[in-house]
Amino acid sequence: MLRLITMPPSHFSEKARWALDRSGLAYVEERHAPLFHRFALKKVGARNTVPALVTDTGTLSDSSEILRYVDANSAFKLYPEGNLGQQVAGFEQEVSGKFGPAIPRWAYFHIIPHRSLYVRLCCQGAPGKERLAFGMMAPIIGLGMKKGLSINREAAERATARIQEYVDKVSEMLADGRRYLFGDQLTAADLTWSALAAPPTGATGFRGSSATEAEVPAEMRSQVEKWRDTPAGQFVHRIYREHR
Ligand SMILES: N[C@@H](CCC(=O)N[C@@H](CS)C(=O)NCC(=O)O)C(=O)O
Repeated sequence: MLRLITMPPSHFSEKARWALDRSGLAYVEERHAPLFHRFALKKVGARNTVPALVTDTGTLSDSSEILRYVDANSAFKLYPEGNLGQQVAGFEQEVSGKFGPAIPRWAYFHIIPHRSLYVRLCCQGAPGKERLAFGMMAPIIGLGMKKGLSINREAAERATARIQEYVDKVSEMLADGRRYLFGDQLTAADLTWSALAAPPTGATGFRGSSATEAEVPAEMRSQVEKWRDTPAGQFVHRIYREHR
């Protein structure tokens, strides 16, 4: 049985989970609270970030590798042949490398000061012992995360600008009325954009931990509403409705 190691709020974990859910491959998800994810990853020989997928033939430590695994081992095909496939993979790498890391910098800046929300989002679905320990150590872990991810007002503003840049870029791609980012069916590009952009566009089908609209701090909520109402945001909501 495949084992998917994740963290509750992680959008990269959602990307892998979405592909596995659609593939029909049998797997179990093991969610770990931040900090504790490091021990779980170490145990299975993965690198430092979630998601990781433990397979019969080894551990995959990157969401793109997990999508390739799904493509190769199931009927759920995410990478077209030839030039289109190269464009899809290029877009996936760009969005994962440049847009993906902006999301936690933006989100944690707004969420960490709201302790009970922060604890719930980090711990939903994690083992009881981790939830207990995280709850007790939340202020220290929060400081560690702020330091580790360089979370401060300035970095959050840079992350916000980066999110805006990609929302604009994807909206421009969609301006010609296309239904998918590349070609005429769902690919790794659509799935990657939609999973990674789910938190800042408020996609309700996101299967990681998420907050209700009322719980989201005001400044963050108005940003989410603005991004949700763009063509790129509406695209995320449609792809979730039709393909998640
Ligand atoms: N390139 C990696 C990036 C994964 C990533 O950044 N994961 C974040 C969670 S969304 C993480 O594990 N952060 C915790 C850490 O760095 O310790 C992938 O695509 O899987």
